[in-house]
Amino acid sequence: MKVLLMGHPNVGKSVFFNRLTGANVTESNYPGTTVDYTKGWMKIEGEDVELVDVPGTFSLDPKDKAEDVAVAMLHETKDAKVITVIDASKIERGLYLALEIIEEGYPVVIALNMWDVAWDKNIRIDARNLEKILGVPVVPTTAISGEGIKELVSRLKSAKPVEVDDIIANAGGLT
Ligand SMILES: Nc1nc2c(ncn2[C@@H]2O[C@H](COP(=O)(O)OP(=O)(O)OP(=O)(O)O)[C@@H](O)[C@H]2O)c(=O)[nH]1
Ligand SMILES: [Mg+2]
Repeated sequence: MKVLLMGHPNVGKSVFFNRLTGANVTESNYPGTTVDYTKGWMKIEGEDVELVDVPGTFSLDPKDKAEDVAVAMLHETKDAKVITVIDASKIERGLYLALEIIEEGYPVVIALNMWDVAWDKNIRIDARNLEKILGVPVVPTTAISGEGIKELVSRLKSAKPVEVDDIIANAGGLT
């Protein structure tokens, strides 16, 4: 299995990556660019899983070189599962990217990261309800303390492609 860590810049992707992977990590240049990315390995229930720390991107409509690379990495890995890391204290913006990735047919698990920051700002998110609407696993996480990471990983296996039309129907027909 191949898993991509994707999300906006500065949402905690690399903290996740470092917690999930061991010493066997390689940093590379994306071919033809000066953009770096890191790749490593983890084990889930005995299975070797490749994990890629994809450069941050705000959307799948790239606006600079790093975003070009992020989108290219997604598109060249058709069989990938995607951990979409969202800053829970700025959830709408991150959800847009998650929906774009879902719309392209990738199995997605959403990490509502910076849960501690959101909590301190009195932002309360009903992760269970969000999960019901989206049809993909939604797990509150605080990457720096490790909270939620185990659950996130355990739910990767059950991640499946979802139709955006179903999400719209679940949301009550809002568009
Ligand atoms: N309070 C808090 N800080 C976090 C959390 N996760 C990450 N951080 C901090 O947020 C900052 C950004 O984390 P990174 O892992 O570098 O973010 P990134 O998504 O890899 O950023 P780019 O590689 O620039 O796209 C760091 O200072 C982290 O220590 C979290 O859950 N809570
Ligand atoms: Mg990073």
